[in-house]
Amino acid sequence: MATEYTAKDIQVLEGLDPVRKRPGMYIGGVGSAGLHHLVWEIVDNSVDEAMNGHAKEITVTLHKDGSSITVSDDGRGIPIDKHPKHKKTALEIVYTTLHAGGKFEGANYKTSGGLHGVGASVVNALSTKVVVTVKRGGAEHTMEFRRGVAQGSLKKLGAARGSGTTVFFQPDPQIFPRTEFDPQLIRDRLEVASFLHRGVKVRFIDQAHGTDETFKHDQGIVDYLKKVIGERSQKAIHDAPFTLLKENGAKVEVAFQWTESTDEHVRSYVNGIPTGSGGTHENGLRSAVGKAVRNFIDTHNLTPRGVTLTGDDIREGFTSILSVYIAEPQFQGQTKDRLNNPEVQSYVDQAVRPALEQWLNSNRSVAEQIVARIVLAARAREASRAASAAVSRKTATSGRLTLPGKLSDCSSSAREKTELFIVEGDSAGGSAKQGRDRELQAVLPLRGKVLNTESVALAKVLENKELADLVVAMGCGVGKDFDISRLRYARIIVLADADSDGHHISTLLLTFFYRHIPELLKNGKVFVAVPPLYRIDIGKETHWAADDADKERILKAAGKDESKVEITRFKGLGEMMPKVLWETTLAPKSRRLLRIEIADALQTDRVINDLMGKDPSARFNFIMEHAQEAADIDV
Ligand code: 0RA
Repeated sequence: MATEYTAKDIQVLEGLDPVRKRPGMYIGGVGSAGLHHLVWEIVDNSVDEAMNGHAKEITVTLHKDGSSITVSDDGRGIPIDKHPKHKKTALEIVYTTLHAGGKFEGANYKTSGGLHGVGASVVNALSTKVVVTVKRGGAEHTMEFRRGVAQGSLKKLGAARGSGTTVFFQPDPQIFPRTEFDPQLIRDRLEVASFLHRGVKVRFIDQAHGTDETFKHDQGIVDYLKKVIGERSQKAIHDAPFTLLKENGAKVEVAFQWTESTDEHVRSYVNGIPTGSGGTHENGLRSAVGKAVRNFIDTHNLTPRGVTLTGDDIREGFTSILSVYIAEPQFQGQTKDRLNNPEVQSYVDQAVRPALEQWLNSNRSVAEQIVARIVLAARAREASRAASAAVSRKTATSGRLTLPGKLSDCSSSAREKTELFIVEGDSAGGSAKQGRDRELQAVLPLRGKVLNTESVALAKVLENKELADLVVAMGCGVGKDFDISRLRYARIIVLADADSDGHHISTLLLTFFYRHIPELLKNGKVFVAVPPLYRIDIGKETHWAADDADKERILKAAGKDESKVEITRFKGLGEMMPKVLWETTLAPKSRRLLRIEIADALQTDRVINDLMGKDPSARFNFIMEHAQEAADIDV
C-alpha cells in the first residue's frame, strides 16, 4: 500500500446548520450548562493563548443586558491573512467551519481542549451576533456574524498598537430558553483559571451588577491549595505543600498537603475543566500517594504495631489540587465530569509516585509528621470500630446493650420521645435521677474531667472514659462509624450548674460534639438545659431566676414589699430537691431548653478556633448567644 490514511488525517469541514439543528450534540443541552459552555469555549481560546505564553491578560465583560459577553486577550491575535486554498481568512474559517477533526488546519498551537474541542464556530452558530476584533501587524480588523453567517468581509478599522483578540457574542434566544448568564458561575470559573495558569491576569467586569474583580496568582495551584484549606478552615499539619509539574504524555500538575481535618478533599481538572466526579487522573494520584507513603513507612521501619494502615487512613486530611492536560479527554457519567481515559491513571501515578518518595525522603521531619498523622487516623478508626462493635454486639445478643454502669436509662424504648441528660457530678446526678420522668428521661452523670477535644484526634478522645461512656450511651457511634439512626434518644441535653465551672463543662461537651459528632448538632439533637440560679419566694408565689438579670426583672415586676421576699441562691444542682429540679429544669412543660445549632459552620469553626485556650466562659457565652430558644418543643 502506497499511502495509508488514518482517521487523524481526515478533516471533515461542515457548515454550521447541524449545530443549530441539534445544539445538544455540541454543547450538551440548551439549559444553563449549555449556555455557559459558550463562555467557557471563548474564554478557553484566550486561555490557550495565555498557556502558550503569548497572552498575559484576559478580560471578560458581562454586559448590562446580562446575556451578552465580551472576552478579550492580549495574545497574538487570530491570524487574518487569507488561506491560499480556501480563499478565506483563518479568522473566518475558525468561526464558520465545524471542525469535526478537532483542531483547525494549520493551527500550530496546542489546545487546552476547551469545549471538548468543538471550537468557536459552535458559539457563532448559536449566537444572534458575534463580533471578532483582532489587533495585529499594526492594525485593527473586525468581522461580524449573525447566527453564524458572516456579514460582509473583514474590515480594517485603522492603525493600532499591540496585539490581541476581542470576541463579543450574544446567545440566540431561538436556541436557549434563557439567555441570562450566572455571574457567580463565571466569576468562579475565571478565578479557577487564574489559579491553573499562574501569573495570568484574569479580570471579570460584571456591568449588569456593577462589579469588577481581577484574579492573578503567581504561585498558581499552590495559592489555590492555600485558599481551599483556608476556606474549609482546616489547618495543615506541615508547612510547605508537595508540588509537582511534569509532562510525560500528559501534563500533570499537582499540589497537596495533609491537614488536621478528618476528610479527604481533591479538586481536579482536565484541560481546565472541573472534574467533580473524579476519574482516572484522581485514581492515579490516589494510588501514587498510597504507594509512596507505604514505601516510605516500610523503608524506615515506621510500621505501627497493632494496626494495619488503609488507603483511607493515608488520605485522611489529605487536601489536593490536581490539574492535567491531555490530547483527547473522554468524559463519562451523568454530568460528564468524570475522566475516563485509562492511560491517564498511569501518567499521573508515574509522575507523582517517585517525586513524592523523593520528597518524603528529603523532608524527613515533615514525612514523620505525616506518618504520625496517618497512624493516628488508623488508631482512631480502630477505636471507633471497637466502640461501635461493642454497641452492636450487645444489641444483637440481648436487645439491650451493656450500657455504662453509671447510666440510669429510661424504661421506654420509644426513641422519638426519650431524652438523655448529661449531668455534671454525682450529687446532681442523684437529684436528676430521682427527679426525672423515669419512663422517658435517662441520666448519665459525669464524674471525672471532660477532656478538651478541640485539637485531639478521635483515638485520644475515646481514651477518655467520660466521653467513651457517653458515646456508648448514645449508641450512634462516632467518626466514620457514626450512624444517626442508631441514636438511642430524641434529645441529648447537657445539664450543668449555672456557674463558671458548669459553663466550662458545657463548653467542653459542646466542643466534643462539634468537633467529633457534628451531625448531632446539624440534626438539632443537642440541647443545653437552663437550671435556675435563684429561688424567689414572694408571698405565696415562687419564682425561678436563671441569672442575676432574671432575678432583678422578677423583683421589679413584683414591686412588692421587700421584706416579704425570700431569695435562695442554689450553690449547685446537687442542692436542689429532686422535685424542684423536676419542676424547674426537667419537666417539658415548665423547663427552658436551648437548642444548639450550627448556623454557619464555617463561622462557628473560626470562632471556636479563635477562642481555643482562652477563657472557657467566654467561649460558652458565644455558643449560648448563638443557641436557639427551644422552650416550647413538645414531647
Ligand atoms: C492560531 C494562531 C495564532 C493565534 C491564534 C490561533 C489565536 C487564537 C485566539 C482565540 C482567542 N484569542 C486568540 N489568540 C490567538 C498565531 C499565529 C501567529 O501569529 O503566528
